[in-house]
Amino acid sequence: MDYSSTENLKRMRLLISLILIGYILALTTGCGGQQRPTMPAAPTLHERIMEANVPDFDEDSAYHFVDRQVSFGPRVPNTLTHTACANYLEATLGRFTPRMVVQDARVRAFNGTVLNIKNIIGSFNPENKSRILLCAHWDSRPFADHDPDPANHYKPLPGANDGASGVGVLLEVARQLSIQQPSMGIDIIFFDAEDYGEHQQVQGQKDDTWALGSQYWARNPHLPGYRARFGILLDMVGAADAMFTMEGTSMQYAPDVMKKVWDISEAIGFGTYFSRKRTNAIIDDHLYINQIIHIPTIDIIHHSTNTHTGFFEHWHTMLDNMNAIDPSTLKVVGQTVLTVIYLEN
Ligand code: AHN
Ligand code: ZN
Repeated sequence: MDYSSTENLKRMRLLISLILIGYILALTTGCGGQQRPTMPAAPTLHERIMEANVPDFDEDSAYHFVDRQVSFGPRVPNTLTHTACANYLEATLGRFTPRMVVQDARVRAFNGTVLNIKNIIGSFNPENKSRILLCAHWDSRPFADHDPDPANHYKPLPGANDGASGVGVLLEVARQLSIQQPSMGIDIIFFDAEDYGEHQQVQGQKDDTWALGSQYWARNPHLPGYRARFGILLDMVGAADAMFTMEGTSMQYAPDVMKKVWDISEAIGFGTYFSRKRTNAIIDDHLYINQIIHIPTIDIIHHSTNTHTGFFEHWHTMLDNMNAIDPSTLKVVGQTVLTVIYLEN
């Protein structure tokens, strides 16, 4: 009698415990009559792009910004036309943001010439710690050392695609940023003296003769302790039927950024311009941004399979003029960069 009542009590306790556990499980997992609440599926890239309300990049406006730079004449450091264009770029970027810094510096070129250079920097949402760096070089090369005519090998070239195209795209990006504020902080840098590298006839004798402006900035950023989540460099982004490949330096230092940008360009319908083919590493401004200040930075740069240099047809020739610029290519690159900016948060 005694024995069996203790046993009943134990059974009762067990039963109550089981019911309680079942009840708690039902509450916490949402089963038992009700439909299990399903996690909303992560939005696809297309859905995120639709929701982001990305502004429309105006390629005619970008083309105008390229044309204005080229109209000054060659932008070779230590020349009057270089100074005139610097003033134009500072005033024009300054129309789209009041936060301007112009870095004045002296750097030594491969041939010993001391170059007076200006890195021109405009910032958007300066208080935001989450930043994207966008850059291009604004100087043009002093020597057309790849021109078919040797008489031009020491003449300065127009630099419409090689220089002005990237800056033109970024000026139009800046104009869009001034109309519709993005959630990220953005810094746009126009680097000087990218293209004063060793002449073809002496090439390979000295290291680090290219990208002198970005080397200077990476060692002396415009703000102490400057950081950005990632960087995008634009170089030669205006020629008709350009192809942008997965360039080696970008893939070495910033493969995730590369994938993000290429995926976005494909999603907005520009996959034919952005090839997944991997190509040789290039020395350009992004190399020093990666190596010196350690901001993962890619180069969107035209790669050609038809030329022995791997660069576009008129690279470092007198024919790198406005005829080499196609607004459709400016659009492809500009719309991709804008989409990257407005998707990031
Ligand atoms: C070299 O030829 C080593 N680098 C080319 C970088 C460049 C020149 N980009 C534009 N012009
Ligand atoms: Zn060049």
